[in-house]
Amino acid sequence: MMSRPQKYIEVLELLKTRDMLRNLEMKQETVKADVTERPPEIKPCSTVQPTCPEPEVKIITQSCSPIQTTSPQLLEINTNDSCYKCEEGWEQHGGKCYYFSTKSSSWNKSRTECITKGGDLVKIDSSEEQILLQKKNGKFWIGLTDSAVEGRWLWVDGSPLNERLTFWFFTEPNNMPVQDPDGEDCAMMGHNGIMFWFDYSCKLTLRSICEKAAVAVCV
Ligand SMILES: [Ca+2]
Ligand SMILES: [Ca+2]
Repeated sequence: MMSRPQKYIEVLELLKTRDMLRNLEMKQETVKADVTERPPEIKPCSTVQPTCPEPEVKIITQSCSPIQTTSPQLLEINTNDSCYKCEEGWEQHGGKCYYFSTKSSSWNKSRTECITKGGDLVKIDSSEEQILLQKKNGKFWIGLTDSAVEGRWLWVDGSPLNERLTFWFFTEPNNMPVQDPDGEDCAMMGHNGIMFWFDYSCKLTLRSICEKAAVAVCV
């Protein structure tokens, strides 16, 4: 037989257990409610997600494709020699036209002939241009003279010779008065197969190189 206090304790414990069960049931209900409430919150996101990135992708492809197609076209215009044209008898290089005369004349007469053809005697203002022209074999007048002031070399456009960009043969210019007592006041390139520059008497008759701008046809 159980004593009275013992039975009382047992009843109390039963009551406690029942309260705990109730609490647990209540917690389960709130958890259930949370679980059932959340899916509707997720659903709108999952339905929005597939549609949201689409416009971004479209914008990227639309804005990139015109740039990709225009850039190579611009490069072609800048580098393609076929975009420049020269008259018959002239050679086209890098947007310039060059005429290598077959007849020989004095420097002054050669210059007049170049001007008559719409150009002038060549002005060499880059290493690339010198390398290009020295591929020819012969003696050619170029558009450089010190006839106004001895030792002051000027191009035909009036610009002074850049002393850091000259291609004189190592003994030149020497203004030798051998063939002409006035000395040597006109520049030519090509002597015994050496395509560097030499000062010569302007009265000597040589071939010449004329230069003028090419006509751009790709604008
Ligand atoms: Ca001279
Ligand atoms: Ca000389």
